[in-house]
Amino acid sequence: MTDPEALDALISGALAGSRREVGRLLSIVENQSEDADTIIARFYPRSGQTHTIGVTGAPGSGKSTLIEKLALAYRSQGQSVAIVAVDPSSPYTGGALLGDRIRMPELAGDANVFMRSMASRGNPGGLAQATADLVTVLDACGFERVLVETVGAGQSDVAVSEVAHTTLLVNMPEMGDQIQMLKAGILESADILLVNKCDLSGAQRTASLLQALLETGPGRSPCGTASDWVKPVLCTCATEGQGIEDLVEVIEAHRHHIREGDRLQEKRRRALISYLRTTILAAVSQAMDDALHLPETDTLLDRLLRLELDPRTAAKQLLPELTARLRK
Ligand SMILES: Nc1nc2c(ncn2[C@@H]2O[C@H](COP(=O)(O)OP(=O)(O)O)[C@@H](O)[C@H]2O)c(=O)[nH]1
Ligand SMILES: [Mg+2]
Repeated sequence: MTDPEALDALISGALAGSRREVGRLLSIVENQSEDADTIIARFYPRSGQTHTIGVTGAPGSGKSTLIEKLALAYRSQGQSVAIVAVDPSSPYTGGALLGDRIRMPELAGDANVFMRSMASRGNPGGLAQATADLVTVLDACGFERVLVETVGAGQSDVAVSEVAHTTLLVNMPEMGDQIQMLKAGILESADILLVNKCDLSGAQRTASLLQALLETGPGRSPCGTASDWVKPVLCTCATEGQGIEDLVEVIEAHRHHIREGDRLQEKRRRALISYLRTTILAAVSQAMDDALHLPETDTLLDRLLRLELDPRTAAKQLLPELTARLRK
């Protein structure tokens, strides 16, 4: 544990806008140490202002390139931007801290852009929790737009739409078969569909296919969940910055849309259920790992090996230990 005064200094520094302090706090939060509880308790009450944009899609579809262009567009509007990559293959860095991995030269020197790659970790619940926690901290630190990149299309353990206000699904031309196979949940959770790399042939066909899926297939909005938002299909060429202006406008339209009536409140409630679930899961998972390394577990394992005990009975015998750890 960090000494409380040092932690206080870090928190004040971050809230006052120091990027270095923000970076250090994010590392603490990401590692889920005890200090993370203190940090979240201090930052959560200050959150709720930012607009979080999730960018999901298959690897190589152009998510990072799009995010860079979006970030530049927001910067030209004078907004501060934070970028979080849950996709471990997209190495964003905190600029000054890890200069060798900078992928976004146009943004790297800009003090109003904060970039962060999350370490991938074995525990998917932990990753989801850490993502939500990171967004909470960045939100409280005053970033007006938080862009979150994840590996999408069913490969990610993180449902980015659960932390994002607006979710973009990035496709590319000639993904015909893959698009047919898009899991229902992915189309449903996206608010805006993109066909990136529209400089390549087949973009129009892919866009039509997506449109058809939206109208007839699994992409239809379920009843009662902000279903009056008509999901647009946009074509972009991220490398050339083509279509970015339209994209920014459509994101803005969605931002306004969810702010009408009770929609934002409902969205936040759903997001908070998922935040609670991932937070509890991470705690249970940690307690379980601890319980599995106790000497008593060894005795159980020996009995399992000798076929004197079955795994379900053994698991039940470990449960009291698990709950005791959770109560601590
Ligand atoms: N032709 C073309 N290539 C693109 C476009 N957008 C991105 N790329 C390229 O596609 C590759 C993957 O892009 P990247 O942004 O890293 O994709 P990610 O894995 O989804 O983050 C890179 O070589 C990009 O330069 C585009 O609009 N057109
Ligand atoms: Mg990427």
